Amino acid sequence: MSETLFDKIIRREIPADIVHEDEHVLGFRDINPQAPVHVLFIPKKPIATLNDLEHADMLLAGRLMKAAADFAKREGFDEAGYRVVMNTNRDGGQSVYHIHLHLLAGRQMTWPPG
Ligand code: DGP
Repeated sequence: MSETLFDKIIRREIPADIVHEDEHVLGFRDINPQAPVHVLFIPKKPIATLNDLEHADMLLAGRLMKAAADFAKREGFDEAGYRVVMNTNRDGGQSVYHIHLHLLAGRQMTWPPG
């Protein structure tokens, strides 16, 4: 797959407000926040969309969720709650083709989402 700006964030070529990093996952604040807390958790391995996730990536997908849940606990909004979203392709509203888990928190979410 072709490079996205998230690869540049991983390599620190574009600045980002990084809140989490481990061997496999990077978490950083979204540049266009849709809630008081809006963090993106991405795998360091580039995978374009959820459709491209392979069996061997299953643990990696879980790592994104675990990093988000650990961040919620660390920041103290785990009990109040939050939402995680992975937009996929055109109808899902995906704009960056390197999978990312949106973590949104700090306000009441509505359903259905827009
Ligand atoms: P999506 O639309 O689901 O593909 O989400 C992509 C998100 O990426 C969007 O909410 C805005 C965010 N984003 C785009 N460019 C940058 C950037 O350069 N820095 C940061 N921190 N976030 C970005």
